[in-house]
Amino acid sequence: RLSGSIKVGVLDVPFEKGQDKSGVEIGPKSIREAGLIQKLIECCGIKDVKDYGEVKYLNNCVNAQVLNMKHYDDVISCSRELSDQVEKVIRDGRICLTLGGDHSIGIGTIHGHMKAKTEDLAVLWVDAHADLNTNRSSQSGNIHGMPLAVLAKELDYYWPPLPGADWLKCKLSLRNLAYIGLRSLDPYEHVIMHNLGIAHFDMFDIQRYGIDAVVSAALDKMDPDHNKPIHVSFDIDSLDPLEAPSTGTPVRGGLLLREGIHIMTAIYKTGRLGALDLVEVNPKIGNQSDVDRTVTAAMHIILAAFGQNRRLVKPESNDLIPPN
Ligand code: 6HN
Ligand code: MN
Ligand code: MN
Ligand code: MN
Repeated sequence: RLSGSIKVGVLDVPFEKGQDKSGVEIGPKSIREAGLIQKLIECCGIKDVKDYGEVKYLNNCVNAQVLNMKHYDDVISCSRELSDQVEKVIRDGRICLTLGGDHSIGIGTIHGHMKAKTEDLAVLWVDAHADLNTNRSSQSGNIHGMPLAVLAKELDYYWPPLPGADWLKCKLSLRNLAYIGLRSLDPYEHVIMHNLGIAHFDMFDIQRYGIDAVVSAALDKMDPDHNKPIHVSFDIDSLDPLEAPSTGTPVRGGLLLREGIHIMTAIYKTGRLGALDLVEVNPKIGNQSDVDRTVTAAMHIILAAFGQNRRLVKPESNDLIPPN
């Protein structure tokens, strides 16, 4: 089985300052306590899982400020450390699984992935939101709504100088990006999306064409020759709140878990997954059953990405239950 030869590295980023709600920093812990590492071994047949622990950062640009970017200094400092850690995991020959934390951590994970491999990554962003605001288009000032604009080559010109961010050298071309699951964009995000022609598949597309056709189309758009390393950034709020209620910015009418799993299975089958982020699980939102439901959904998504097979297989023996 393919997944037997995969090597995985797991990183926790207990970071919450890209948004306003407390609790998303304990997302990684809740996913691990549900048995993540053991399940990667048992359900996916992975023989080599290395635990890289938590990303800890020192705020090394204290008080650096940028208009309408809350906790700018923390986000930049954490992203820098995270970028180095992700780079290391990938240079160790592993697929990097990063557990968030809020979605501002996508800055560090994608940057680290680019440093380790190539700027020419394919990025699949599975989310209810586009996370494509600049500081001037954002209506919240929350940086978890901005990571892709920070990383985008084509949007460089729209940013003021970003103090303490000189290390952020690799830039992502928006031609290498595709979205699945979108249903809540701010006005300027719509403009950017359509002006720059970014590949996106919203809930209407999924309903109309089905998830299987949508993932293949997304893969074709972001990686026409099917040869790039793939980075998947999976925001748990892409799923419908009935599937994943414990998250900070839920939007109704989202993906079924079944569809999320199908996306990740398709990615696994490419054999080119280089890094996966699983973000925005907030165990302080909702009751215990909401939290359990959200964490098990996250688990299914992760396991599918690493090759868990849920299809019915032919039994080895044809013997029926013996008669009494
Ligand atoms: N996320 N577009 C909104 C904002 O505040 O910029 C929501 C962002 C949500 C971000 O869920 O990762
Ligand atoms: Mn997001
Ligand atoms: Mn989101
Ligand atoms: Mn559109």
